[in-house]
Amino acid sequence: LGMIRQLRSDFAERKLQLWYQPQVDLVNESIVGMEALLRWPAKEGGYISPAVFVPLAEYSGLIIDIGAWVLEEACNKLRILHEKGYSDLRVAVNISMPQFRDPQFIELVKNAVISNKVDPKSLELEITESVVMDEPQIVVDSLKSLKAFGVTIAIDDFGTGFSSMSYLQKLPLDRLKVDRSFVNEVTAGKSAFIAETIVTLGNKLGLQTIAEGVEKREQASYMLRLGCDEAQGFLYAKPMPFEELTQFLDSYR
Ligand code: G
Ligand code: G
Ligand code: NA
Ligand code: MN
Repeated sequence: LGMIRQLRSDFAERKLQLWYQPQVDLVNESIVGMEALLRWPAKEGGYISPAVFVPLAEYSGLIIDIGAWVLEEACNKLRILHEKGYSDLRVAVNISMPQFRDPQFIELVKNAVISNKVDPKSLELEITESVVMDEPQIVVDSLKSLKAFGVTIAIDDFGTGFSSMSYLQKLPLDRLKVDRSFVNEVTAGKSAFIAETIVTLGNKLGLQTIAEGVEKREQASYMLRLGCDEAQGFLYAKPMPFEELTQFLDSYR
């Protein structure tokens, strides 16, 4: 409970940060976008992992307000990048289940896009398979409505959730993110077959695919050979604050 209280007051004092990890086209390694990732500075220095505090934010309901801020902040920074001339970049934002239950959610996404004057297709919503399984109808309806508005939709950590795969038919998806556990060992053993199957499935369904957690050049070339479109990982760049991202983009090739 102490941690939730601390999170609430730090969020109210605008201490949460949004960092960005670049995503590249596997064919020419040009930067196509970035994933927005929350960072919570710890009093002792360093950061508390979102893997720790996002579940607390979900449990406490704080994720509604934090998630709204993330959407607004990501679109605002995307607008700044577009004005700097990076006009084709997109930004991906992670969405939690409780956000779909918020009656304001659809309006809030639209407002973030409209008020920051970004093209809806340059905003991508990332959802996990667990979100899809939890409460399908509200998610299906919300995503259909947001897809009609023009935003794009990605399934995060694909292959790790409890999945019936029937949602691949029901949801208006644009992209599968191949979980980094498969990408990490893609040059050896079963992971390679799983990664290949996910990429093939994506291709056959007309979806884009992106490899997560690419750390080694061999992983990138293997995923490219499988027909994967894009990649994200430490090989290219770690998540970084916005100021660093602009410098990174300016110096990238
Ligand atoms: O950045 P890192 O890899 O430590 O993130 C760990 C987890 O936290 C990831 O699974 C990511 O999806 C989640 N996460 C990071 N930022 C956000 C966010 O803004 N909203 C939600 N719902 N989850 C996030
Ligand atoms: O769960 P999700 O896929 O949203 O989480 C993204 C997380 O993966 C981020 O917290 C980021 O720090 C982490 N990440 C990104 N690239 C790499 C990588 O190349 N290797 C590892 N181990 N983690 C990564
Ligand atoms: Na994600
Ligand atoms: Mn992921």
